[in-house]
Amino acid sequence: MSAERALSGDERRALAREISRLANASVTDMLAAPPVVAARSARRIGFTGPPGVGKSTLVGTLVERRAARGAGIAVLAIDPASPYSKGAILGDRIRMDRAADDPRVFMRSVSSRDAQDGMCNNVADMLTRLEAHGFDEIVLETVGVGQAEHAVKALVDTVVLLMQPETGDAIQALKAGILEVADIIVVAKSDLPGAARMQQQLVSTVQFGVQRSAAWTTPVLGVSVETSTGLEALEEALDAHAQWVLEHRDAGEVRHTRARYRVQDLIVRQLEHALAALTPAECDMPLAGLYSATLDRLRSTKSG
Ligand SMILES: Nc1nc2c(ncn2[C@@H]2O[C@H](COP(=O)(O)OP(=O)(O)OP(=O)(O)O)[C@@H](O)[C@H]2O)c(=O)[nH]1
Ligand SMILES: [Mg+2]
Repeated sequence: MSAERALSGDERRALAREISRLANASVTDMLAAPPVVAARSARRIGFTGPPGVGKSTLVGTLVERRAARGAGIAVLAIDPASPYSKGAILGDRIRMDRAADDPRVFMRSVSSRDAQDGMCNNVADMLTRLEAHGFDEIVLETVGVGQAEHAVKALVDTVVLLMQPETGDAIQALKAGILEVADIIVVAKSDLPGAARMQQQLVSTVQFGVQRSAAWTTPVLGVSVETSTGLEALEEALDAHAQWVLEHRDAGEVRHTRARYRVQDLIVRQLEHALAALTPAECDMPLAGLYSATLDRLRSTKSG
């Protein structure tokens, strides 16, 4: 989407409806849906990290800056709130509101409901749908719940992992192997005490061990939206990583990883239906029998 072309109200509503439709689409719906083809791919950036670390605040600020320079940006925020409580969704809306007022920006919160990996159902298709609309950048915000970081890795080009000083986040992340998923690590709320020390610890951790690739060194940046610190450095790191992706990442491999994630999303959901449909007698069978009964159900169970 070019700088001059802002989203009309009608387009905005149509896109919002399309995202809601995808959020509620069953496995059967998805299998029957016509393919969505994106003429060109958007730059995809994922922001992940523990609840309350400052993801929405940072995304809102960054999006505002980037849109002001003419980029068309879509933000998809995956919300862990149950479908019955709209609280967190409202929270995200308020925090991102200023950016959401920008006519070049499209924002949507979707509930992760029962998706086991902290994503929402059909998230891969939502991203493709946004891509087909022609946005230059797509931002995905997800709460880090261990599995989510790995899912987000499959879906975006650049993963930004946020951590908060003096919370033990760094140790947790290290234990869970989450640091390895990050392309850029942000010590968020760096105006708070302990930020510099945490940044230092993370820099040494990244240097001694978790380095995945010789070509890309994961930067560790202190950022505070409160005091507007570190935002330029973060944008420079995003640009540098975009360049690195262009030069080093194999487009075919990326496509295949995303295709695997997409089908896995459907099969995991179908498996949940299949397991729920097993009879008590089947559950009492020896493992091999139970296994093949489950596979049979996987094929025959209609997903709702
Ligand atoms: N001191 C300080 N507080 C901040 C900063 N950025 C965000 N916060 C505060 O941190 C709280 C959580 O911010 P959010 O942006 O909602 O965090 P989040 O990670 O999106 O939260 P969830 O989506 O609920 O997981 C809010 O009260 C923000 O005002 C910062 O740079 N400094
Ligand atoms: Mg948020």
